Amino acid sequence: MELAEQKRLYDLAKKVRVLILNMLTNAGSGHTGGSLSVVEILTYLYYSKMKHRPNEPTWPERDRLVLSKGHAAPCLYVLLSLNGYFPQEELFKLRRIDGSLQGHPDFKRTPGVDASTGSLGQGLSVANGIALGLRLSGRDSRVYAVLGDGELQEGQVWEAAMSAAHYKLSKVLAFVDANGLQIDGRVEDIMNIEPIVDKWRAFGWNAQEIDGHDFQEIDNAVKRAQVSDNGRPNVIVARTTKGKGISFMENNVRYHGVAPTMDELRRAMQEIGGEVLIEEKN
Ligand SMILES: Cc1ncc(C[n+]2csc(CCOP(=O)(O)OP(=O)(O)O)c2C)c(N)n1
Repeated sequence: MELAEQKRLYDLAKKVRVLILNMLTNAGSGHTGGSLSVVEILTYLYYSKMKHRPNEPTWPERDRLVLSKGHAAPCLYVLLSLNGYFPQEELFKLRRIDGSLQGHPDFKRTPGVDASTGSLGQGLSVANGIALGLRLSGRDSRVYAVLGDGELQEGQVWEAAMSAAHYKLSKVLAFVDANGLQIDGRVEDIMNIEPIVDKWRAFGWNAQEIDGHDFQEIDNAVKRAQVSDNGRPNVIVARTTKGKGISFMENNVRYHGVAPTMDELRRAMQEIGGEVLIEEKN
């Protein structure tokens, strides 16, 4: 990847973080840590990889994305709005009952969302179904699925892993956002899922392990996945940091499902050189 492209993506990732933190503070609730850990993966997909048309969200030839860890919706919404699926003002109506941006992705309400998610464990099955449908209709689109590492504790993930291999769904590319934390502690302590890479390989997948905040590594891994045309589905285990980018949120499980206060937003913006975009909250 050219240096200029890397710089463009890092600048975008910063912008994405600024908007995530502002929109969450404005909403007063939502999932901060896991939205920040997945920023580079989703920024890369929406800006550098996926075939999609923001002015035609249901374009049949588009690549699909299933955000299986649906609680990271704020990151997805920011990328959809920056790409032009809907105006940026919508971001500041997050989690309102009458708004289009619910706490978890809803494909009936939000342009650009391909699958409703939030109930963990189900997204890879949905991605498989989409991939089988695309195969039947003779389309060449790819299906990306993004899972959490805590989410891998759900048995359904492994049923889906088996069926993707069985049906040779080589158009499916899954990312595991392996930030090491789940809702209330370390994945390792609650229900260890390591060795993750070996498990995927044993289930018949091509598996790679990368630094999930490094665009060059993400790009190399995705390109390798797309040329490894051995009929197997691909997974990229992306080692990430929950709360990435904001010192007091990094690796801090307290920020799993809590929005920043106004004061925390100010401190965060100071740290990353971003702007507070919302009015003072009472
Ligand atoms: C089936 C199901 N059980 C419980 C939850 C509540 N929940 C939301 S996020 C979360 C933790 C997920 O951990 P992980 O997949 O590691 O996500 P990340 O750390 O990336 O936010 C849980 C248990 C849920 N959304 N769905």
